[in-house]
Amino acid sequence: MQKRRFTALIAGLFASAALGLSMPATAQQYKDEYNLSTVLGDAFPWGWGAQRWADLVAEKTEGRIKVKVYPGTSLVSGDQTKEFTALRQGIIDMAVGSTINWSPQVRELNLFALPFLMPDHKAIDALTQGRVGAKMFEILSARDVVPLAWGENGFREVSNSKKPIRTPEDVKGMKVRVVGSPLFLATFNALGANPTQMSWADAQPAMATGAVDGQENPLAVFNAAKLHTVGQKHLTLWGYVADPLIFVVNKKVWSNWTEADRKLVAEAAQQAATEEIARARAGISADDESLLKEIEANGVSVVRLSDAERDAFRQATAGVYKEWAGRVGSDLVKQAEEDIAKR
Ligand code: X2X
Repeated sequence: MQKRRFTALIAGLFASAALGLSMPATAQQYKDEYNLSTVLGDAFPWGWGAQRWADLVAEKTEGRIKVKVYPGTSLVSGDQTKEFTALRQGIIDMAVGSTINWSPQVRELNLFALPFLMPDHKAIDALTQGRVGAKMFEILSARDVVPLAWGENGFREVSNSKKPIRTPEDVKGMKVRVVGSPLFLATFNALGANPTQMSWADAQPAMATGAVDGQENPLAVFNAAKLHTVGQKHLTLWGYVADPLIFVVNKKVWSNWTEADRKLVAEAAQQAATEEIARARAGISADDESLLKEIEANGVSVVRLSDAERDAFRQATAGVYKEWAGRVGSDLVKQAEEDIAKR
């Protein structure tokens, strides 16, 4: 009797172990569909990159993981500075987000918005692909997200409806829409402008009605959003800051996937990000100005600053750089400066 009961117990244990093994490694149910948040849609490199990631994930996982892209940060009613919090809370499963929009919650990400830190694309790469980028990923990993790849929105050039901007004097009193971190308010205040913080969704009507005179965004955004149609006739190439994008997955979502699927999602992110960066940089370099030419053909006058002219803006914002370098973390800023100098 005793022996029989023991045998039954052992048989039961084997049965449940076998049941466990027949499930995916994590024994968790996959969602039918995962949501992926972005600010911009697929007419822009940013949204294109997000859709590319979604497509590659479906393809590589043979449909086990289906992803739907939600542009316009619609999962947080368009309030892009709430995206990171929603991602941590699991309201958002995946995102391709700008460092600017997450910097209110992750102060280190303000690094990329220190005025005139990064002179060119190589400088961005020196940070994102080096120890600074690795440190940022470590910081993000401690905040409920799994960062997988760096993408790019781009160098943010200033435009306005009033007049050509060539000197800090020209910006004085100008109503400029800015986004995200208070660092942007500080920079434009230092220039004597009159900055207002608002979401991208609110920015376009504000330009159309003349509630604001100007804005700052990468050329690819300026062109795809057709900002010349909302009065933005003057564009100055000053390259004061650039915002990288980060491809991430919510940590709980990530841990539900099998190891094999995680690897595929990570590979898909890398590939989509590489292709996205190429798009974000297309047509704005010295040997290929096609995008700039398109913007000019739309009646926008483009001001190209000399080094001395750019330096005047750098000097006017040097105090902001110094103050915010302290907030970002002076060690991280020092590493960034060193790696840019070595690029
Ligand atoms: O709102 C903006 O300016 C945009 C689209 O560039 C970002 O989300 C940072």
